Amino acid sequence: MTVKIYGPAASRAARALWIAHELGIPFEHIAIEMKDLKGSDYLKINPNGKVPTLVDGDFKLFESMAINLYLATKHNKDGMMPAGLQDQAQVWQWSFWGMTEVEKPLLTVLIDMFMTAPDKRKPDAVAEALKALPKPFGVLNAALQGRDYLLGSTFTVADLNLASILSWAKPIKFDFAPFPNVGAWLDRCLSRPAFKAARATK
Ligand SMILES: N[C@@H](CCC(=O)N[C@@H](CS)C(=O)NCC(=O)O)C(=O)O
Repeated sequence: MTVKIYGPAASRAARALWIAHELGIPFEHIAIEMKDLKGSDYLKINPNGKVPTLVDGDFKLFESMAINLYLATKHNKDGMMPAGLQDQAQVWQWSFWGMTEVEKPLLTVLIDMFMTAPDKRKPDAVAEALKALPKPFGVLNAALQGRDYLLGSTFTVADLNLASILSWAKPIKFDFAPFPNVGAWLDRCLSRPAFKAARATK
């Protein structure tokens, strides 16, 4: 059955589009506009009025990371979701870690730089966000020492989920020189054809 992915590519829906391309599953992309997210029809699908949402038959799912973990588990391909429980736990770990330790500061900078009128910008909040990033990036840099991907030599949904968050470091031109393993890993992940295909969507 064809799943439906709601949300424009220039939103967190990009993550779900990326994994759908990686897995090679048939999907329908509904690039609902942000202005329509609070309409009653969409709220029946996602009561938060946010994107992304996945609809798989009668099953509806929100939260981008949950959507990707679900799709990777259901349509596993090329070890996207590793087999062992402890490897899977690491996938959860990096997905939750990305959301809780990295997403907010990166988004604060991105929004201020590209989506905020010059007179509304908050340099103090941006400075604080930029100050918060070296600590988690140091952790990630150490975890990637001597390996191409988070779990070793295979690209998994852990890499996809975390790289989808760190992709926001590109437009803000974050300097990864102090974190060379992170910079190289991010480039490796973002050079994948499936990422580019998701990005090319509207
Ligand atoms: N934690 C949620 C966040 C969802 C979210 O905030 N999506 C944004 C777009 S990237 C949105 O729908 N914003 C509209 C709004 O907040 O009204 C997820 O990862 O799916």
